Amino acid sequence: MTKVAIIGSEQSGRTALASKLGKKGNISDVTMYDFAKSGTVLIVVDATGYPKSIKPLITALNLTDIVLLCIPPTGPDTYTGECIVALNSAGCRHGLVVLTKSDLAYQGALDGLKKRIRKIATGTVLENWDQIAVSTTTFEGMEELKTMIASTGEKVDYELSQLNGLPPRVVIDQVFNVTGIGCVVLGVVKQGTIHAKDKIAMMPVDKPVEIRSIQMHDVNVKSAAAGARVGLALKNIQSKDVDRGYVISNNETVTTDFTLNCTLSRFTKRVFVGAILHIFAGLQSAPVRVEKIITNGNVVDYAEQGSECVLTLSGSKNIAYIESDRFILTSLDEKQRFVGYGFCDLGT
Ligand SMILES: Nc1nc2c(ncn2[C@@H]2O[C@H](COP(=O)(O)OP(=O)(O)OP(=O)(O)O)[C@@H](O)[C@H]2O)c(=O)[nH]1
Ligand SMILES: [Mg+2]
Repeated sequence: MTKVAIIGSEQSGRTALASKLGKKGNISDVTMYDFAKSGTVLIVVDATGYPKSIKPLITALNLTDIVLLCIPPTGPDTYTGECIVALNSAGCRHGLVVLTKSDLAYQGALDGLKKRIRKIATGTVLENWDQIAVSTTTFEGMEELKTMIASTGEKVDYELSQLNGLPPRVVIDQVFNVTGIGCVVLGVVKQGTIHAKDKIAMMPVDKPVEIRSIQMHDVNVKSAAAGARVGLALKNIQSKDVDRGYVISNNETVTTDFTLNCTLSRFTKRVFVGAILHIFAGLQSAPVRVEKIITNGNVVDYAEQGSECVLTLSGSKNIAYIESDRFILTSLDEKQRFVGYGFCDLGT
């Protein structure tokens, strides 16, 4: 199962590309497309609601393992820049730069664009991503793109297989009530392996649940490993008690306040004590206030862009997380909304 996010600026050809890679399925502020043939399953998430909101972008990145960053012949713009900062903040390692609508550009212009993007990507997670020109009208590059996705998928599958032995965690992105079955959730197994009849907890609300049954791509299965997109029928909980972003897991830490070891983006503004940020942990998000900043062991009033600092943040919404979770820091009032990322030191 290969899961791909399609991101980029407005009118960058994202939806056209998604629709050529799979069949349209579920729609919320992201749109899912899927494709299944002889054992291979491709799931494509179009971050439809971006750039209006950054939530769909973060959702798409969390539900997938490979990113396609779409850049049209008009070249990178402010939102392309924001997407790159987002990819850095989210630590997305696998992806491709897709030069869309290639039928509208001359070869010379495409070569120039490729060089420009290489320059912009220097020092970011995109630095070593391949670039490929595609057109959804002439189909130029489409087969090559699929081959590149498949070979990246193999690397990802190997990495995910290393996570199968960890304690199970499923991040939920959709919840509904099915008559006669009850609460059904859709999500992704982020680590570990889940089995039908597993007794586990719904976090951060800390309610015991039982996995009644597991479906993968509409087929009932007994278990699902890291990386699987699953549908789960749950016992002991009602759909109204589950929200997007909830995590099915034992061993979560749940708090409203956080102390994070942070790395701020070079492309953000200074962060001051008293500022209101929006943090994301997986698909959960919450507004928080910056209470204290420490840089190089000193308590300071603000942290510079590009710096490392320890931020003490206070909020009012419970968030479930584990030590390896990366918190994404954003500031919704700024033009470039991604501030940086941080990890919680749980002292273990
Ligand atoms: N010539 C040509 N036009 C394309 C191609 N791909 C997309 N387009 C056109 O470009 C426009 C934008 O394409 P979309 O796929 O809707 O782009 P998007 O990024 O999803 O756009 P928004 O979601 O509206 O921001 C549409 O008019 C498409 O028909 C292509 O490969 N070649
Ligand atoms: Mg679109």
